[in-house]
Amino acid sequence: MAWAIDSKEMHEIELTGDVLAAQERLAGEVRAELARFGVRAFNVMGAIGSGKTLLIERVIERLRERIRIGAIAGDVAGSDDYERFRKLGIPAVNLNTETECHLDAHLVQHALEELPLGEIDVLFIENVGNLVCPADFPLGVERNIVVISVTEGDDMVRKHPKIFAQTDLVVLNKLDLAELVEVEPERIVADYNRLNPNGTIILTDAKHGRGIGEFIAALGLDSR
Ligand SMILES: Nc1nc2c(ncn2[C@@H]2O[C@H](COP(=O)(O)OP(=O)(O)OP(=O)(O)O)[C@@H](O)[C@H]2O)c(=O)[nH]1
Ligand SMILES: [Mg+2]
Ligand SMILES: [Zn+2]
Ligand SMILES: [Zn+2]
Repeated sequence: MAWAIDSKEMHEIELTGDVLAAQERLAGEVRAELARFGVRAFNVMGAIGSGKTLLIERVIERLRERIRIGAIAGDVAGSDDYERFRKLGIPAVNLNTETECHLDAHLVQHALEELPLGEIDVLFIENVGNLVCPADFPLGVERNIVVISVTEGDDMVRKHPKIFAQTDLVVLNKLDLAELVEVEPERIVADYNRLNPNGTIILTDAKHGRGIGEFIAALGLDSR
């Protein structure tokens, strides 16, 4: 079964036994590799165009003087997000999934080979924009995050219960557009709190830099 394709080469990996168990094993290998270098990694999932890259860019802008940040840009094709990260002067890797709509731990292993892990404290892994299958692929990170925005409508949590139920940090972005699109952020917050009472949902307007401090604090990164 071909399930892992990276940008440089196509290769097939034989998965024996339970596929999920195999994914967990690979995620464990990623976790161990990150631990070896003391890298704290975050898997940023979320809807297409919800503001994942801009949110990460805002965090980088605030923290790069004090924290060495790296990024993996996961996209089906192209290098747009990768180039945005590189513009901020941080080490980054472009990870094109081509036929897949999610990252998996094996792809992340290849990306890690390209990064100077000894020079990175915090690694943002931007997943492919999608609220469905990224939820099924553990990456071996410290924390999973889901980013949605008001412009996708007020029903995102109700339509994608799995990913929100299993993710305890959610960002609701584009607060500046809420009135324009006639979406009440409170409804989305209420849906999430009902589904995941122990989770945290943070409201941001990444465009104008609002809520970024709260997001940084929720990640457990210094936000002075
Ligand atoms: N008004 C407004 N626009 C935003 C905000 N956050 C992001 N955008 C804009 O929304 C568009 C998509 O933002 P990105 O950061 O590229 O979104 P993304 O989730 O990384 O998109 P993909 O990687 O393609 O899934 C860009 O034009 C951003 O400038 C926000 O809080 N308010
Ligand atoms: Mg992006
Ligand atoms: Zn997928
Ligand atoms: Zn490989």
